[in-house]
Amino acid sequence: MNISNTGEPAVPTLIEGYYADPHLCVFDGRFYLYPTTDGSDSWGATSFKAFSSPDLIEWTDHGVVFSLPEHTHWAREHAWAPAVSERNGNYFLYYTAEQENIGVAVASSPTGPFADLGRPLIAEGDFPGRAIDPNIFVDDDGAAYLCWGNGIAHTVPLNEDMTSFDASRVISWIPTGFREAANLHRRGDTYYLSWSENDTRDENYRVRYATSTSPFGPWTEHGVLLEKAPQWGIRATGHHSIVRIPHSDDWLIAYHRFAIPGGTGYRRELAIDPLLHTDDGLLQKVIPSREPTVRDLATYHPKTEKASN
Ligand code: FUB
Repeated sequence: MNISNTGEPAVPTLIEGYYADPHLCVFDGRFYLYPTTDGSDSWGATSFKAFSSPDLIEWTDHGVVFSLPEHTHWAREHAWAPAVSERNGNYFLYYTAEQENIGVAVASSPTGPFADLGRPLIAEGDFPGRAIDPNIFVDDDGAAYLCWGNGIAHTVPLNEDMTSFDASRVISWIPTGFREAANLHRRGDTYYLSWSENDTRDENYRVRYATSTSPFGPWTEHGVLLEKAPQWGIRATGHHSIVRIPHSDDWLIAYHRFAIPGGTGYRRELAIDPLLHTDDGLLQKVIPSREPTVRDLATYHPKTEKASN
């Protein structure tokens, strides 16, 4: 076993370097990962990178795919929490900027170049709470929903253009312990809402979840889905995303945790683990990996498969 210089067992990270808030998705049979670039105090990143992989083991670094100072007229820093969705061959990058605004940019490739809408999609003060942490859920009927928020969660169906919505259709609520990073997914007739609780600088940052028969709730809460494993030096596990491996009932949860060794809320690392649905429609609590579990996950995903979403 490798031992870190803090005396804790070394736990491998998914991608070398400090990254957080991973959005894991699949386009055309390939995994794509969009994170926040970490490592500066106060999360001061100014741009977003993209990574892709055929198997969750070998990752290609596509470099910076969107830079706030270069590609927007309205934002400079605090480039946080990206999420990308595809519609009709266009890729939409939703992102946080300037601490309390959500923007959107579009490209014809998942690795850009992304062209910005030119103004915030959601500006500071448009809705209660902080306008951060956008996430996208596309339902089986093709309807796309935007989730976001800090302190209060919001969901709204997006218009067909993916860059506008009817503000009167925003549904807002506060799940137990809701801090940020709302994520919606669906399996069968069950919708799952999961979110992060506590402050990302707190080792107790963790993920809770609830279920419903609709993307708007009402929600039945089921407690903690993912939390620290301090016996292995794993702390502050949160700001996740969930994806189904195409043509399978195998699901993944991507999240960040404090880097090992020496992590803080500004020095975070990425991880991916299996997400298991139980026969009664609930989720099995995730045990954070100590070993590179992603190696096993590759067996779920023959490289020849094409993604359906
Ligand atoms: O990465 C910056 C912020 O930290 C995100 O917006 C939050 O979700 C938290 O992870």
